[in-house]
Amino acid sequence: MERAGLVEEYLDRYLPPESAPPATLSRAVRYSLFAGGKRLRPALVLGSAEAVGGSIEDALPAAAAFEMIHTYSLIHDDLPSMDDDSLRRGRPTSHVVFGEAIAILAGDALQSHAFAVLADPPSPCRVPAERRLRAVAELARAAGVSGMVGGQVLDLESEGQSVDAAALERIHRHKTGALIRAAARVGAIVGGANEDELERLTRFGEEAGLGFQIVDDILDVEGSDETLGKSAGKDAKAGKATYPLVHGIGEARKKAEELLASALSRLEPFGPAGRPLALLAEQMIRRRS
Ligand code: GRG
Repeated sequence: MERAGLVEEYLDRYLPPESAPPATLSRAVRYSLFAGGKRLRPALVLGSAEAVGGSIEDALPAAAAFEMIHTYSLIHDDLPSMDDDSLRRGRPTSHVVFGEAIAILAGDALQSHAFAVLADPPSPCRVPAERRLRAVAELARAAGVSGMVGGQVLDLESEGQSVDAAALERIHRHKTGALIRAAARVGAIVGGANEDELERLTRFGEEAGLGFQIVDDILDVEGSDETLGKSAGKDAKAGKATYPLVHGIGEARKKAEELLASALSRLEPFGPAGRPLALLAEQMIRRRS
């Protein structure tokens, strides 16, 4: 089976079924998770594991955990108290369909489930407990105060403020970059990387992550609701600092390409085993949606 199919199957098998009580919560969790996301973070986990000679099957719990954390962040980011958005992954957002309380709780449930699956996968797991523990700590740090949640606070506080280039990069590296960097690292850890390999994949993840967010900023200016499956033009409306705003669109495109080139160079020592990650980085940075 294709790796994307393996992730879908894993998520489907190990999430509570729609009918599991409380059914509203189970439905809300599945509604957002199976709404056609690009699954980039799971692909990074699997690609990194493969690059260091690990098995894709053994990396599936970690891949699924990253998608759960990512989906929780999207649900919460769309809430009225945050970005107040009504469209995500081409569908009405969770709070529009299920109400705000269930949307908050669906995000919370996804976050807890992510750590349960990562620490103690339901299917037989050959990843040593020591590596799993390290992966739990990596994901927790990347998702929390010093990563995504901290970045979201920096982002909210910067709305309507003048933000310089350094502050903008700090927001991007925390809000989006931390989870992408951690996906590359956790794949490597689970796959049994040595320190040199882990370091290379960390740099790869940092560059691909920043490039991805710069492209996201560009698409917010150039894309449409239909192509993006979410509301376009939101950053400018919310008075958010973005790469095109701070640096200009030409410079933003140039920076994204430079980051891609650097990320690809990190993969050279891995040879053909690094090819899936290289293709993924190109997809992340040359995407149109
Ligand atoms: C609310 C705790 C909390 C955190 C929010 C990551 C984040 C922080 C919010 C998501 C909103 C957003 C637009 C962030 C920028 C990162 C980004 C481009 C997210 C969308 O990721 P994709 O394109 O989405 O991988 P799909 O739907 O394809 O999975």
